[in-house]
Amino acid sequence: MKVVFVTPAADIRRNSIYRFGSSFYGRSNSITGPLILGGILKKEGHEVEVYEELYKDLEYENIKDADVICIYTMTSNAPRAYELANIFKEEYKKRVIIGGMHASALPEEALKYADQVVVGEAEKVIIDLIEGNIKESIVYAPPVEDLDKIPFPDYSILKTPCQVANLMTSRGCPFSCIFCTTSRMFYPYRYRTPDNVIKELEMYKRMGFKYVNFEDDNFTANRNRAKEILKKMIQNDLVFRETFFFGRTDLAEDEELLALLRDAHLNRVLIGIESLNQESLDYIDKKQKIEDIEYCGQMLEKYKIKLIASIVLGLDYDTKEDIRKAVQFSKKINAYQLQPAILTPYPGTPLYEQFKKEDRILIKDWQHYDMMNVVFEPKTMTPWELQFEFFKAVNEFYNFKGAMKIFKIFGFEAGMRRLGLWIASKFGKTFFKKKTEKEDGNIYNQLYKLSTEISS
Ligand code: B12
Ligand code: SF4
Repeated sequence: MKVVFVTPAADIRRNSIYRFGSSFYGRSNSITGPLILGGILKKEGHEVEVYEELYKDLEYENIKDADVICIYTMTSNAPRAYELANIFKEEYKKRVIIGGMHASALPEEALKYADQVVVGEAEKVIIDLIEGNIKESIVYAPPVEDLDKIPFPDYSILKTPCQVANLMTSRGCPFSCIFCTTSRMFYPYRYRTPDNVIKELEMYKRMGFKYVNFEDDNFTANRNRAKEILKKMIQNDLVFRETFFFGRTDLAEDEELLALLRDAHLNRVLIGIESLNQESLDYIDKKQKIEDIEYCGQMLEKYKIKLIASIVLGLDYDTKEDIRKAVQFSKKINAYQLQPAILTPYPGTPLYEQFKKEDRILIKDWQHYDMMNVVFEPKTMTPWELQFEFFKAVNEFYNFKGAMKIFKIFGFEAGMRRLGLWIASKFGKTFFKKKTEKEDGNIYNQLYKLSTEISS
């Protein structure tokens, strides 16, 4: 059978300006689920192809001979996933299966567009599903118990660009912040043995990848295990040019860990600083103190690990001043990058349930659920003001002076990339201004109108 996996991208991400911008700043990398599932099917003798719309438009001609179309969903690309499902079902008469994050949270919604929907991790059901041995419309897939037993992602079936290999050494997270989807989708928290991770890294070295991302939600959650992996990477010459990872401020408590991260080139980390207001940190159940954030900033600079400071905008206890404080603080600790994320009530999270109960969800079109748009009614400001704070944060953080500092601390490549981000932030501001002036009912006009209604 020929099986095609598609990872859709929302409308705003499927245009040449966005693609040019992200190729200039970012490096293409893949969602690994379809590559793992596709690899399992290939081993069973099926022909498999994987396409990601983020990097290239789909060419229907190339895939119209497929027997089954499998579509991955996250919330912001769900409308596009449903549009594609309709095209494949109605025009091309294909069997369509939908899975992934969003479909797992709202399977009944996804089923309106597909023949079958899978909730959860699909490794254990994918063969029977494709071969027609599972008849249920909504398939509840059990989580993988032993992560060492699943095959590595198969990059040979990926038909769209990919410069960085994504690797997950664990699934889930031992914490449970109220807005987090992954700790709920990938439950319980599980991890692979260091030897199994090392084998996957060896494969990427052989394949010639220069960059690897550790996409675990929290790579350093178990410090001893992380250290063991890092030591083995160094001993076995499995150090890549740069490896990005997600961590928490608590990693700074362990200097041996920091030194190993530096030596294994895990030298770019995204950490959820979230807020500098302790009340807010407690409200989201972050289990993090302001002092932890300050200390982490200092230690990362000492070990030359570039910090991507992620802050959440719009928490119930945060005012505009709190947001501005967090931006200034990120500048002060010489964060390499700021990732302002607008609080987003993703289906499947306690936050979504809370906002639904309080009738605070304003925008229901899922494509805007990408953490860059306000979709709910904030407590301490209007939706429009919060949206404005997002663009203000970006503009405040990125400037020429900051880029020069990064050159000095982290060297030429980091400095150049930071300069690129400064230029991109200028484009972002122009984009926001242009969109705001247009009277075409775009998200900003909608927020402006809603805010006027709320205020009066
Ligand atoms: C790598 C990654 C990216 C990459 C690559 C994306 C791409 N090529 O499209 C980059 C950095 C570019 C990216 C971008 C974005 N991302 Co992203 N990303 C991830 C990350 C870190 C890892 C994905 C992964 O490999 N997971 C591990 C594998 C094992 O899981 P999986 O792929 O989900 O697959 C399993 C199941 O879902 C299921 N399955 C998957 N596909 C299918 C298909 C079928 C048919 C079936 C039956 C089953 C099935 O079985 C699989 C095996 O168990 C996840 C976090 C995470 N832990 O998943 C965030 C995540 C998916 N991203 C997220 C977001 C918000 C975005 C952006 C909107 C961010 C932004 N503001 O730009 C964009 C949107 C991109 C788009 N395509 O539209 C959110 C989504 C939240 C939500 N509920 O919707 C996540 C969960 C991060 C988070 N913590 O919030 N992302
Ligand atoms: S620490 Fe990060 S990955 Fe873990 S639950 Fe909180 S937001 Fe999710």
